[in-house]
Amino acid sequence: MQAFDNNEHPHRRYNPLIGEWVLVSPHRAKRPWQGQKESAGNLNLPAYDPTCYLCAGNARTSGDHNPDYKDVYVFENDFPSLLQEEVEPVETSPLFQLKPERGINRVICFSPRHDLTIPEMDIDGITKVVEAWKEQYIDLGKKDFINHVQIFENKGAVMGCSNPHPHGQIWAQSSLPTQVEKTQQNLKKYYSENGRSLLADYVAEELERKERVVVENDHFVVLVPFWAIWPYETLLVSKRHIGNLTELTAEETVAYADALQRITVKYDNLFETSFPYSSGIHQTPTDGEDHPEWHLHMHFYPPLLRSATVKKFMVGYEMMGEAQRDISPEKSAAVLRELPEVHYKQQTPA
Ligand code: H2U
Repeated sequence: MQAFDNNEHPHRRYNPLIGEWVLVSPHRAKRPWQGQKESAGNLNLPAYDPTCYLCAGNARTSGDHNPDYKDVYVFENDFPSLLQEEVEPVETSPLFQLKPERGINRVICFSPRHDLTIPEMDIDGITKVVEAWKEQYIDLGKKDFINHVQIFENKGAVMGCSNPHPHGQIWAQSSLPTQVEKTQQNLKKYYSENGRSLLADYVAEELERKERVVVENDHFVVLVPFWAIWPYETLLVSKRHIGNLTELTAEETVAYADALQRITVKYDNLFETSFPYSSGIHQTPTDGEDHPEWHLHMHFYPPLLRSATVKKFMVGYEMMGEAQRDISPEKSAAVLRELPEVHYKQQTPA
């Protein structure tokens, strides 16, 4: 029998955060592609767009005007997916379960500059974004009907982002959403069995092994998780076991911004394009309970596979069976690690 090789042989890996398996088919990355191609999205954007509903001073569809903001600006989403009003609970039965849900949706503009995204912003600007996330988590989390605050960003048209102006969203709600609930159950189980954070143990081992680590500073590490699904998926984790953004010191806040900038610059450099992804922060629920099991982390799920125009589709087998990936996480990590940390638009030709 042949010896097992990570980069050649199909295998399954376990994601201990959500308790699911992923099928890895590393040999398959060589197959030809005659399917759909995305637009490379290399837009030449102005610093200010008079038709953009997120630019400073402009009108939104609601008729409200954005102020002349200078760094970060947060507003209530004019088309919220959740509403604050309380409604009567409804009668349900086991096969027809339904629960009214309350919440608040906000939009967060990262910068007044229409033409910048996180990888092109300076550390000061990115630090202000992290601080704003922290303030929003506190402000929304302290409301008694808000038990979870989901901060996320959809970047790029291919990820469903409606506007290139740098922005993210916040959906705060009464229930724990499914992915968070699953993660919480697994973190809790590990913590009660071992008395330690699952992610602290995982990161310590990854830092020893090094093969999946992409970016590291004094307080954060960004790695391609052993169980990654998306081709260039990464996980940004605090080295210290902290549950949420409010526990970050001033130095750690800047270190978070540094890690964010470095991974997103590498992403843009990968295919010399504004690299699309969905990212989101997972942290302690705001339900007033103690959650020693939680460990602050951020997921990056980018759809691109082999170029700026070919994306990975999660269809067929993935929908019916389980998640599947083509290149090994180790190979993706090596590719990302080798990329420069100077944005390709700022690089001077050798
Ligand atoms: P996305 O690009 O990720 O879809 O986020 C843009 C959000 O901005 C979206 O949720 C909101 C949309 O509802 N929006 C407003 O709140 N006001 C507007 O004038 C346009 C868009």
